[in-house]
Amino acid sequence: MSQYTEELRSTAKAMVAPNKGILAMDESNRTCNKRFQKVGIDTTEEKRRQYRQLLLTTPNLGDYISGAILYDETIRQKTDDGKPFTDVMKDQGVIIGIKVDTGAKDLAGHPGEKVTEGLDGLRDRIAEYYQMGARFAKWRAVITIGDGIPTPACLEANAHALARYAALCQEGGLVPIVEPEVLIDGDHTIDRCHEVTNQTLNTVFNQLYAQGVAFDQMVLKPSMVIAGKQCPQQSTPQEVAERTIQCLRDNVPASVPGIAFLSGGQTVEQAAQHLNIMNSESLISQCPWRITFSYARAIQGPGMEHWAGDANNVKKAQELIQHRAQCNSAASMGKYSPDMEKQPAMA
Ligand code: 5MM
Repeated sequence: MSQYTEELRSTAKAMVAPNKGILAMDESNRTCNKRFQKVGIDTTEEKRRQYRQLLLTTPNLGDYISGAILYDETIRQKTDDGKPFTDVMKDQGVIIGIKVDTGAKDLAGHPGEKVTEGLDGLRDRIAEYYQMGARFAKWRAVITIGDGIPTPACLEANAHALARYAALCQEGGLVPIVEPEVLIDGDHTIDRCHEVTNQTLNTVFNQLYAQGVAFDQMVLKPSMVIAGKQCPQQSTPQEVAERTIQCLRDNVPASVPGIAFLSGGQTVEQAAQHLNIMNSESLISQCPWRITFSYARAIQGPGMEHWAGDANNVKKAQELIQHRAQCNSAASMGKYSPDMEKQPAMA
């Protein structure tokens, strides 16, 4: 037991509370700018601030969102009238999260593979973020499926880094979100994705155990088991849900309080539908953990596109953000139906 054990347990539980999921808005400047460019928004710090303000001031956000993951630039920003974003989140009842990795870099000697960096100085950064009000953190490892990859070297390097990050977070009072993403890009089958996700989760939990990470004080953020985007044989939603649950049951300890998926480039409807089926009685009854979302694109997509950098569009963009949060909240309880897509109304 450390001074933080009870706090970590209760934060982890709150992050995956019923009806709620996590809003990932931790795009690095590079990724955020890439998304802005696609819809014609200026790639400036001020535009990023306005956009993150739009997200965090969405009315009733805390009804559907338990916590939001910020980027280092964002956690230091304020609203137009000078209120720190961290105070806006506290008022909304949204737990403050922070991305602490510094990105996926080429893995030496392993063409086509990445390893996520950011361990240097991490203990001090965690202490600063805790002081600023953060109560959880996130680190994303990227696993690519291709000819002869992923290699065991890539899986082990990424899992080892994830485990060292998670141990440091728990030491410093932040609940670690452990995010091993198996990319959806490629023409691989669902069988191949299942095999790689199995290897990945197995390696990650072995490393977490080896580093002494407490499973009841973390949240897992995996990708779903799904055919590659370019695979001619696309998976059915039922298949995705069943394979994903099987893979999780084979690898994730029961003491982990919750699993919060990334959307990984699925459409907004697919991301809601897959989550919904996983929460249907026949599947969720086999699971010891809560199953919810930690989506970025599948919550933000339509709202960002509508905003397009124009202050006149903020209200409607917030309706769209709230609507996606509402759909995914329903899906996390097995209560989503495609009919909900017709009713984007601000609660
Ligand atoms: C996989 O990306 C994470 C979840 O987002 P999606 O639901 O859109 O797949 C997301 O949190 C990601 O880690 C952040 O956008 C940060 O990405 P970068 O590449 O900027 O570190």
